[in-house]
Amino acid sequence: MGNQEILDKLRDTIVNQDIAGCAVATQEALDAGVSAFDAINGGLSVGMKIIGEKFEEAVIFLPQIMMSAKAMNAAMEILTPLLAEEKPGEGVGTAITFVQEGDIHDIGHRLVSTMLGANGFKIVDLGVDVSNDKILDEVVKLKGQKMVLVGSALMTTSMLGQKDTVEMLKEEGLRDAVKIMFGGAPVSQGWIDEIGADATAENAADASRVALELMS
Ligand code: HCB
Repeated sequence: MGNQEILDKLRDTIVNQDIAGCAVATQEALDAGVSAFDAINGGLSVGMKIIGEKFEEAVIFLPQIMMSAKAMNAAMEILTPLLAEEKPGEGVGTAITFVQEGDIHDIGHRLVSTMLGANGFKIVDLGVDVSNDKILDEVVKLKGQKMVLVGSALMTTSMLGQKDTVEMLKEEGLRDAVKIMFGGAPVSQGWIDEIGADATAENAADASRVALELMS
């Protein structure tokens, strides 16, 4: 099997909600010499994108999405330890990663956190449905160190909370203590400019590149 076929097989296990098959195909891809990075970006994430589109077209519904998410998790359990080996850490700074309050979509958040960790960031993962108070606590704890806030929001409602996060940091006199990047499907560069954050990124690989740039 060629590399593209291997990646297509990974994609299809996500699209077909094949949890066991996804773990098997992931191991097969690694055995065939595909990197963990390529397996995620060229196979698994492509599958999740298709699933998102099918959901929007009402071709599939929430239970199927949850199964695809489980398949993705099964693959990430195998791939996460390998990402750190592929790109050893260089201590570039701390990334405080989180999903905005009211939002539990964590697939992209976890991908981004994993990629940042693989690119040398120390990760403080606050998880999902994170309040501004919790974010503030972490920024205060790390004040004076190189750090970047990496927030995700998948819903237009939770995305509005990103503006509150920036405002809160300004009010607390901490805006200059931290770089801020936000992402997730509804987030655009226009929104980032409007709320006074520093950057956004299309995907997890791009997020790592942008975060490294913000730290330099
Ligand atoms: Co969910 N859901 N969902 N959902 N869901 C969305 C997000 C909708 C857009 C679907 C739709 O209606 N078209 C929609 C939001 C509509 C809106 O606000 N405009 C929606 C809704 C409405 C809901 C519920 C309210 C449904 C309900 O209960 N009636 C509910 C919300 C509960 C809540 O959060 N309070 C809900 C629940 C679910 C699950 C549980 C079934 C499941 C989540 C499972 C999980 O995450 N553990 C789910 C899913 C999977 C989706 C879709 C189909 C896919 C999201 C996803 O995982 N994408 C999504 C449709 C869509 O997005 N097109 C749908 C794949 C990942 C890899 O992409 O964009 O998250 P990503 O991340 C990328 C990228 O954005 C970037 O890198 C990542 C990796 O490449 N990135 C960053 C992410 N964060 C970044 C941060 C940075 O700084 C930089 C880059």
